[in-house]
Amino acid sequence: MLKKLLLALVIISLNLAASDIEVKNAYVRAVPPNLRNSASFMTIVNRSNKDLFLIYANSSVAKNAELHEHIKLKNGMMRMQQVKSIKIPANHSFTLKPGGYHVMLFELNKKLKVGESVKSITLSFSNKETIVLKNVPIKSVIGGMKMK
Ligand SMILES: [Cu+2]
Repeated sequence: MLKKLLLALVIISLNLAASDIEVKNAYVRAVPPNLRNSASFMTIVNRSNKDLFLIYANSSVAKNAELHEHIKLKNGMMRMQQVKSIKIPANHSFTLKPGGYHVMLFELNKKLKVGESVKSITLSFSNKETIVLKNVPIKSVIGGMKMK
């Protein structure tokens, strides 16, 4: 009996240690009340020896979320486009930032005011890990996102 209990404890602690991913400094861009879309940025740390991919996102604050990047058009203009995944190289971190990769939030159901927070953002990765970010702060971001 005690042996089984100990074994269970070992398994639980292994599971706790098994997380390969850490998300740091997540925030959501504040937008004027007339805008229906926003974006979220963060640093994702991959502590494993394998490349991992962010493959899915959603949020309590938006009807839809997509993974986006910015591309430069021939005329020098920047445009956003959807990507299937965002790579976080093995034993490295990758930062989603204004003007680069971001989690796009479509059809907001709440005003995004500086100083408030977004209840949750859920991120799923290629290793089947899912991370739920709670109370993500809303910040003012200057530039970096042009609507197409
Ligand atoms: Cu976007």
